[in-house]
Amino acid sequence: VRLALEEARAPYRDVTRTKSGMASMMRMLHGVKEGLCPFAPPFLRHGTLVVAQTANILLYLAPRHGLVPSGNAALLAAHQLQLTVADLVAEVHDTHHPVGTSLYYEDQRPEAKRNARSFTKERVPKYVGYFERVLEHGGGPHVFGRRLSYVDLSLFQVMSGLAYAFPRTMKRLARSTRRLRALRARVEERPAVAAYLSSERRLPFNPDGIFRYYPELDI
Ligand SMILES: N[C@@H](CCC(=O)N[C@@H](CS)C(=O)NCC(=O)O)C(=O)O
Repeated sequence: VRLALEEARAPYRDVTRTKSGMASMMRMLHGVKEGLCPFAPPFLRHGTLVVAQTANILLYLAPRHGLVPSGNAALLAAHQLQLTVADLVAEVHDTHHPVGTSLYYEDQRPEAKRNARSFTKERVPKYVGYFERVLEHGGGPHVFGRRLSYVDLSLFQVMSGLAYAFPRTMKRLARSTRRLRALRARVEERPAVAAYLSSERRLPFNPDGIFRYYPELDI
């Protein structure tokens, strides 16, 4: 979501990184306001509208900022790909939390290792193979050909996260991820994205995030 806002140079406030931000986020979650409240962050407030779920927020933002080609077919295709990215992200989460999201990693280490084995051996190759085919089909260098879309930004984020969390696995898959790696490099060089990545607005990957580096899970 931040990448889309930054690429569009849209002014936004990252509320939880302000002083009373966490408290105001919690108030939103617990429904003190009228209307539908989100289950979890991230959510976007634009005027009186509140939109939650990453894929849904991007679906809202993209047409407003020229981050998806026009027409229903492209809108649905982009959303479909973003939901597939969300599926992959959920599987990344499950590598370190296969038994329970509310349990500590330390309390599910054997299961995590078991899960990570099949994730690195079968699931990552299957997902990256799919996205490589999508890029090939679009004619490159982006998902929708010459023009960048928000799906490219999401693939950049996922490839960066996978390289951080599973460096050995991604090195092993280098030859079968040529298009994705080229896309990642291309996105990284976009002026607005580069400025964001080198700013404090960018949260570094860290041991509390979805993408975590546990060497024992990078099998
Ligand atoms: N599918 C959601 C996932 C949202 C999510 O997992 N949010 C985390 C923080 S990054 C959370 O606070 N979850 C609370 C919970 O699951 O109880 C999305 O893509 O936005």
